[in-house]
Amino acid sequence: MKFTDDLSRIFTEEESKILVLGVPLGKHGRESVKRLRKISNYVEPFDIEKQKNLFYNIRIKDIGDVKLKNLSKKIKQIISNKKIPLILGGGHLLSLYSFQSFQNTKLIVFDAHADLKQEFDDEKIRNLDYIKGKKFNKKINDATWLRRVFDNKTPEVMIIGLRSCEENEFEFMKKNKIKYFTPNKMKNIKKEIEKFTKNSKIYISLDLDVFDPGIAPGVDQAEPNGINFKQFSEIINSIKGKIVGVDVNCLKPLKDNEITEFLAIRSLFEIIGKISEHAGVA
Ligand SMILES: [Mn+2]
Repeated sequence: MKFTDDLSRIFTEEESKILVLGVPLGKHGRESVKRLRKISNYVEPFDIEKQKNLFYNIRIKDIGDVKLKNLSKKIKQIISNKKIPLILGGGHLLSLYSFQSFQNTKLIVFDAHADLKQEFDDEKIRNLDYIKGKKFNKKINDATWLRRVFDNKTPEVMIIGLRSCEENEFEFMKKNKIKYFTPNKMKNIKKEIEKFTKNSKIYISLDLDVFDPGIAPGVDQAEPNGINFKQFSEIINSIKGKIVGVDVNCLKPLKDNEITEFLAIRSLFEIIGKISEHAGVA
């Protein structure tokens, strides 16, 4: 099943503005991508509060899966065709290769974690970033990807929902002027988002563990005191700039429920709704 199957069938790649691709990175990767595609067909794109279809102005096409090693090249190709990639993950490491393909673009990361470690290794990370036949790299993985972004450049970054971070990650954030909001201090976030995004190109990376584990149980590293969907939606709708790339990552599909998948898809639909406001057709 494709992402929003009906739409993916109607439009060609050339006609579409948003191109959806799966990056089935890690041990849960294949199942995650499959579930996200499936659930995208069960979520209603009409928003009763906005009284409009979130896809009203946008054409979407699922172009299938891409391997991590081919991701940068694929993203560059999509950007050069003036289209917007929307990536279904897979481990958070995919964001490194995706975001690196963009120029002059600010990064908004929704994540409970800073992912700014110099190096890291544990069993969970190994599962998330598992690539068959490839030796695990403690410098390039889910807990270090954002640090690696800063190896080559110093982009403007905002981390939203942050609540788990080491002291040296915190020092790194201060040194590199990374903005952040913890779930307890989001009072002025709308104004800050407006300021941060105004006249800018924005890449959004959504790690599902940003949400409270009560509403997003299907993650590997469930941190208490996460954000809710209403907060997420308000933040997305405060964005003033142009969203040029999106990824969702770190789903751990559960056997007995699909709560996290539904939340992930509704969150993506919210972002698509925002994109469609400024996109124009195709
Ligand atoms: Mn995380």
